[in-house]
Amino acid sequence: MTKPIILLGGGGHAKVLIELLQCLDYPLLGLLDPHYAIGESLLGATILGDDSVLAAYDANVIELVNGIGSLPHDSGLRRKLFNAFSAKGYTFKTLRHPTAIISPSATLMAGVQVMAGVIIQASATIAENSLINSGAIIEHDCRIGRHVHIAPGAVLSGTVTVGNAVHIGTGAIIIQGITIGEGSIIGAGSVVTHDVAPQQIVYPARSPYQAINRDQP
Ligand code: JB2
Repeated sequence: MTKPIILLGGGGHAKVLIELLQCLDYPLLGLLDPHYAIGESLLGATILGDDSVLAAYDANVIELVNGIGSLPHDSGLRRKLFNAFSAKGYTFKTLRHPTAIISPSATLMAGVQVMAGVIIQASATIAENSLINSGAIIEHDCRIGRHVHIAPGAVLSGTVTVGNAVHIGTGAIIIQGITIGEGSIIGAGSVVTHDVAPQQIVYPARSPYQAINRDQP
């Protein structure tokens, strides 16, 4: 039986998760976000207060969902909240959107979120708190570390290894067998054909574009 859920965060990613939880018919008690007033509603979910409210809930009775997303160069809040509340004994629910195709031989660890339209193929492994965002493809035997964000539409061919806390941007393509080191950022639209060392930033080759007014002759 699904335990009552408390969602952390009330921004863009949390909105997508509220609708996923509603679609799955999971019991959502409410969400924690310091920037709302208690009792306010977000897409039908009630604001319970800030994170201090969680102390009133027994870690054995509820489960958490991490509604904080992640972007390159952010503060790492998603990872920090996962680590802080895991250390206090709370568990983070693993979520699978009903439209995702997930191999029975794939492994999804605690708090992994698989969003709409994702494909995860045979023997892939996704470690704790990683977010596989809408429409991404994770091919066979990929190994994805903890706190990773694979942004919408990214494609990882077979046997790609991704270190902890990596961000793979929207629409990036990683060819087969590549290793991406911990903490690296792969920019949106990049095509990665060589291994990437830890803590690197990779952006696609592109010439600066110019916006020209459509009415201009
Ligand atoms: O300490 C906190 C805290 N600090 C900020 N605890 C909790 N529980 N919540 C906190 N917040 C709240 O996180 C903010 O008040 C804000 O409502 C929310 C972050 O929302 P934002 O829309 O800025 O980002 P996001 O993390 O939901 O989404 C980012 O990542 C997604 C994957 C966005 O950039 C999205 O575009 C992206 N799809």
